[in-house]
Amino acid sequence: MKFPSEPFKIKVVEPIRRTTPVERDRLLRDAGYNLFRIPAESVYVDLLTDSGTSAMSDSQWAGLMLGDESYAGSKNFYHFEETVRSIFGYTHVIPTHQGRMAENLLFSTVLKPGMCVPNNIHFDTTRANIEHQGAEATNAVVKEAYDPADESPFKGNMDLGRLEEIIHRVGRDRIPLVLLTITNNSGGGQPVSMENVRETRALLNRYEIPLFFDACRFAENCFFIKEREPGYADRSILDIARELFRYGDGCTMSAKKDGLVNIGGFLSLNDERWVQDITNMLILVEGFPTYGGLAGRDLEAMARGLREVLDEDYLSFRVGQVRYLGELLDHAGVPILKPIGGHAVYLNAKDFLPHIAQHEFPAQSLAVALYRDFGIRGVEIGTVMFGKKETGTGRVLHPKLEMVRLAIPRRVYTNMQIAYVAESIIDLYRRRERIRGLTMTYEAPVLRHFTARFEELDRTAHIQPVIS
Ligand code: P61
Repeated sequence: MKFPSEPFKIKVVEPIRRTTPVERDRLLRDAGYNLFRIPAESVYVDLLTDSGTSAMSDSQWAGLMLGDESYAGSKNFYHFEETVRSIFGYTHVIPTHQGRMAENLLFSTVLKPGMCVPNNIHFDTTRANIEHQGAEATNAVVKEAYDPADESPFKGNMDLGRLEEIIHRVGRDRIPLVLLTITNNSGGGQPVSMENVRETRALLNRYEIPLFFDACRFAENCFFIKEREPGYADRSILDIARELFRYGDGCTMSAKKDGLVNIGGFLSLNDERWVQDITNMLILVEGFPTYGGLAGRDLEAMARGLREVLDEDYLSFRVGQVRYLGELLDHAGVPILKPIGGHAVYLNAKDFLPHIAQHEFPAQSLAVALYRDFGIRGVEIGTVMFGKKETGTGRVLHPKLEMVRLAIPRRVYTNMQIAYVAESIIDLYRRRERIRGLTMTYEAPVLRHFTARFEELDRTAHIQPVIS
């Protein structure tokens, strides 16, 4: 089957409420046109994020009842530790409450002001945690990643030439590690090939620089390797994951993605010197090393989720459902980023709304229109999230890509709901010239997209939905 059907049946349902466009218009005004400030109860299909939004399996729910809430040495920790070691292969396993804490512990330990961490493309929390230490977060993804129409199969790959240039520019001693984000979220959920991982490793060996993975969506990345890379079609996902992590020295993980849990994360690595400082910091800010800011039951759910995510029936449905949405849109001529990513479809807002200049936030305007007309919530990944004021001149630097990400939660929505999303966007696309830009009226100094406020530039040009 081109789009495999659901490899599960539904045992528990959560009702969702429908709202009207008039109600949503009022909510948007109250929220300063920031979708992070909209109450989730007033969203029909919530594609804001695939993070922490998965439906857990019956086995994971059963695991919660086996939670051992002992302060030290919980049995769930040992199960979790053994699971992480058997997939990722690194010696030390440090649980954290989510991904950014793993980043914080790692970077507060290994970075000093003036240092630099290259990555294919840093996710915003990764960048913020690096910059918080006074260090530089540098992107070195292949150039195809910035062309939304380029159909290369591994657009998350590191550009090895650029990486080497960075090493020469900054100096080996000021690069304590290099990261690879799999899949590359900020570049469209695009995978990194095994060949590229191997070559990155070989290059870093020459300079004796450690390689770490930002492993949030590692199983989806391994599925793409199996599907697209010669020599991997007959290998299991577990086997592919083990090979991939062998080329690295450690990883940070937000288990809210491919851990199939609502909260949880970890840091795993081999380096003994770093582990000691990281553990001391963990105790200071998160908790004792056998729970790291989580309950015993959360560790159990995470251990079970990490096994389930390797199941190929699950992964082909998962990646297939995202592709289903992408292909419905693509066939109707809606501009999307290609190829379709592992966890999300990205609308190319520059092409969707060519009449809105980048300083008027086309992707944010599109996300607002999609919510107002249809109750569908996506997230802006463009100027609001990544635009920056240049120090000195105060000039605003716009990112190359201006996108609305429709991230699909794992095992949550049926294909009928996905079809509703596609129909709604196609309808909006036909009426696109009536969408107007926004102006920003408030911004915080870091991670401004969470709290920014906007006003509409022209409220008279209201759009009438055809379906609602
Ligand atoms: C997301 F708007 N991602 O994609 P934590 N690395 C990578 C991530 O994708 C990631 C983290 C590290 C989210 C949630 C999110 O401004 C935002 O468990 C590749 O969220 O701490 C998270 O993992 C951090 C959305 C996070 C945002 C920050 O939707």
